Amino acid sequence: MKPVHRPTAGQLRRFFAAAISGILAAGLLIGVSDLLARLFAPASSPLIALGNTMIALAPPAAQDFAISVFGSNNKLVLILGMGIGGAVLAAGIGLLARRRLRLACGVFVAVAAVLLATVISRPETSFSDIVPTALGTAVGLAALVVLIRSSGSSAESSEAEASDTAQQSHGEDERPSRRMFLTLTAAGTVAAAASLSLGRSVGAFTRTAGAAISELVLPSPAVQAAAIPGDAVVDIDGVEPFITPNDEFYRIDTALAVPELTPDEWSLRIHGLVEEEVTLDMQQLLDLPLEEHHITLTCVSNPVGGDLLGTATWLGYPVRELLAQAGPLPEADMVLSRSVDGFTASTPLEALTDSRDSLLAVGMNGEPLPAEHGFPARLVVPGLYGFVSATKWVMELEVTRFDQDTAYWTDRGWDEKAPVLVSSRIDVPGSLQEVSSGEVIIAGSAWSQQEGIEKVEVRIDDDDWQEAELASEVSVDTWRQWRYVYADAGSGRHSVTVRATNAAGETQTEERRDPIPNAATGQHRIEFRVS
Ligand SMILES: Nc1nc2c(c(=O)[nH]1)N[C@H]1C(S)=C(S)[C@@H](COP(=O)(O)O)O[C@H]1N2
Ligand SMILES: [Mo]
Repeated sequence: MKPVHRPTAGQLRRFFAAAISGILAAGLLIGVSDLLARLFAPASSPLIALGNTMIALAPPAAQDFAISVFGSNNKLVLILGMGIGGAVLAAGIGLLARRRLRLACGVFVAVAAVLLATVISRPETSFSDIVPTALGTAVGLAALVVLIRSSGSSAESSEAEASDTAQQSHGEDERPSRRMFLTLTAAGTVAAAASLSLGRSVGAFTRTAGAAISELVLPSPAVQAAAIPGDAVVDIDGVEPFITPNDEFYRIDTALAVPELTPDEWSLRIHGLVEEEVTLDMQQLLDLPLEEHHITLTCVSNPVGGDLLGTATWLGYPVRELLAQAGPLPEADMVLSRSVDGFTASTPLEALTDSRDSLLAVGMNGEPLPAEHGFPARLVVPGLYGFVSATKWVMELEVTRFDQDTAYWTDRGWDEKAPVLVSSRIDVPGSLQEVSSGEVIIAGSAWSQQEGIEKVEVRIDDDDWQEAELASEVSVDTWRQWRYVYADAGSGRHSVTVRATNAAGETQTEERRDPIPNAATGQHRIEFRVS
């Protein structure tokens, strides 16, 4: 048998002290630079820049997975992953520092340099945004040296300790340095944690966009949307409200931190294959005759039965009018819209010039756009999925051609043109819900923006399809609620399946398909129990 070398308590202690030193140094780097960034320029936070860069570089499959599995929470997973990865790397640097302090400092600075590079490579930052990370790096580096020295785990002190051990005076000599290390560790932990959490709350106070949102006064619409009529809702508990409240509206984007854009900083530039370039600032936009329209927005990643869609009353100016001012050239067939954070969407030119209500929106349900939904301006295009049309924080419309330019998601394997497919969902009863026998109410919504819903059918178990009652249609661009009364539901387990048919006569297929490249297909089916 091989002899087992158990590490001594001292070795273990030095090992952990070194790893902790590395993690603390990194924590201080991140904490201090994040705090400074939030005070001066949120986008310059290395944490946010790195997260955004990782999102941009992530393999498309990982991104698709995160969106389909975690929906609007997909970024939490990334943050956890970054935290764990960062801690492991930092612990490694700490361990290296025990033996080779200088080399470890070099690696620390190299990692910080990568962070700096990601900060300045972001489209929303400029060169001066390196300051917070540079200062944070200085603090972290100093902490690394001080902690390693005081932990008695650097090469010099280990040698000293080795000779001490020989003289049996080990314990006494080491005590002050251990106490010093513990004190420094505690102080460092408090400083790193405090700067990180302070950064968060400072951010909330100094958020320029936050103040700007509450200050922005929307003009009253020149074209007002009619109120949602009572007969457009089935009024059944558990069916999603017709108009989705802003704070419940699904959120999908590639931005780790919401871009902070004030109306003063905002402008829209229309250029490319146009007769005349057009630039518009916020005051000019607000002075135009704005229109209000109810439009259902849907995400291509929405799984069958999923909730990545919502309906809002959008206030904005028709994109068609803006494009008419610029005068697209005959060879143009696409508009590449670009966000302040670099996200792009490619929209067929026709969808922005035909008679549909494509909007450059500034308002959502009577309020300025929430920061997460594109403040101060975004696009909303009825009939197309969000990824090819609904650019938030939009600042540029480049009139171009599909054979010349590509967009963020099309570069990652998704479709170039993605019209919304006819679809429907069961909201009530809930999946596996237990309901009492007799009359069972089944209800939900169906949508086919630009076409409108003509028929919704349900099938109980494997019986024939039955037509559901439709609530009245608000517009072809909104979802339509439906309900079906299952009269004599026998006790036991049942299933119900739904399918919708749009006004063009297209019926939702039962064939199941993944969202990529242009939306999931299949029919929503749930099971429930009658008691
Ligand atoms: N700037 C920017 N705009 C964007 C995106 C994005 O990642 N960045 N995502 C698009 C996608 S995929 C969808 S489905 C809609 C979602 O809009 P919402 O978050 O307001 O619901 O925004 C679109 N606009
Ligand atoms: Mo989406």
